[in-house]
Amino acid sequence: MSLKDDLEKLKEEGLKNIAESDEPSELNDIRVRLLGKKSPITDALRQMKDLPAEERPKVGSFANQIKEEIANAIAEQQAEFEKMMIEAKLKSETIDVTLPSHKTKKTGTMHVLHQIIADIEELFIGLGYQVINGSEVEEDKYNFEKMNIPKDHPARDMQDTFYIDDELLLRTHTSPQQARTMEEHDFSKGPLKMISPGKVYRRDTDDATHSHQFHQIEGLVVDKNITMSDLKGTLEILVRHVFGAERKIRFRPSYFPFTEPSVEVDITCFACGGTGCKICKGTGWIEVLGAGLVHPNVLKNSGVNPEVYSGFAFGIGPDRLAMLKYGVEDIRNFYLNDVRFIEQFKGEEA
Ligand code: FA5
Repeated sequence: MSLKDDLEKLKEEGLKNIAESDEPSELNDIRVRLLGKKSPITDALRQMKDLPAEERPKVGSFANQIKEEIANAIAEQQAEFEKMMIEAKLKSETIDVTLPSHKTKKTGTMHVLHQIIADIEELFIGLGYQVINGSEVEEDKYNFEKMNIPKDHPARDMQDTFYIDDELLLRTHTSPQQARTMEEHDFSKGPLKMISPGKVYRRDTDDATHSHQFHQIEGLVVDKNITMSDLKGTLEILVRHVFGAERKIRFRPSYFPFTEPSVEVDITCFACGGTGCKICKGTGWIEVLGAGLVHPNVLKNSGVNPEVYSGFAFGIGPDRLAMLKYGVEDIRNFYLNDVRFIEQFKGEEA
């Protein structure tokens, strides 16, 4: 075999070894073996001196060409290894931004009472009502007098409160918003339809069903020809929304100084469906709110002519609604801020 054939064979074997190498260290060994000082190519070049003079340049350039081809193949393979390494690294360090995060902090939830209030607000907004927030510090005039409860009226005993001075107090109900919104409303532009949720206060002794601080949602509609059937239809929608479509309601005569006639509204018990159980104390009915037609004196006190206009009003206690709906046995649980209690209502938001 000639030197040229030897070199050709070396090249073929070398290129095959390079292509088959699995890792950079193996490739480096091949490089040293094929291109280093003791490589067969270097050896072959040394043997050139024994060739005839005219052969030498040809074989020399052929040997250099082979050296170059092998060096290029090594460089390409080296680049391939580097590319593979970068790809593997990127793959192992990939961050999937769509994965849920590790929860390090506890997230809060809307308080169950505010969930109930928000739900009722949404219902009434859908029925075309405005939502009006009143002030918890109220004037005696609005809390009592304009509500047809003059000073020294016995009905004041039912709603004793915390006084700031003789004329300023913490409101005992959301009803003062009736007078305030009637005074503001421009009846030439249409009927008044509003609900007013908020916190109220009474000098009640705290027990399982009474708190000195609780919530109410006032409802008021004033227009021409408003009757008890408007009130009944509206409350039916409300009760069925909160307690389920199969609930029935009944009106019982009652007394409030600011409505005439006045009613207490009962619903058929959601636990037994009306047959009688522990929750409804065997009656099949549960009391949920007070309501009535706005007393002519209240209309007058707020600058509305009772000869032309009439209205209905209702007052709901969302604390009691929440107790009934979720079987909460003690109203004070709503105000203790015990996270174990509050967390039970997580995810109830609409
Ligand atoms: C009133 O406060 C009337 N203003 C409601 C009203 C408005 C009637 C408009 C007619 C027309 P009453 O005192 O019954 O009524 O209270 C209404 C609701 O508030 C009760 O049904 C009850 O759910 C809730 N409530 C009353 N006192 C407390 C209390 N101490 N703790 C928790 N909830 C209470």
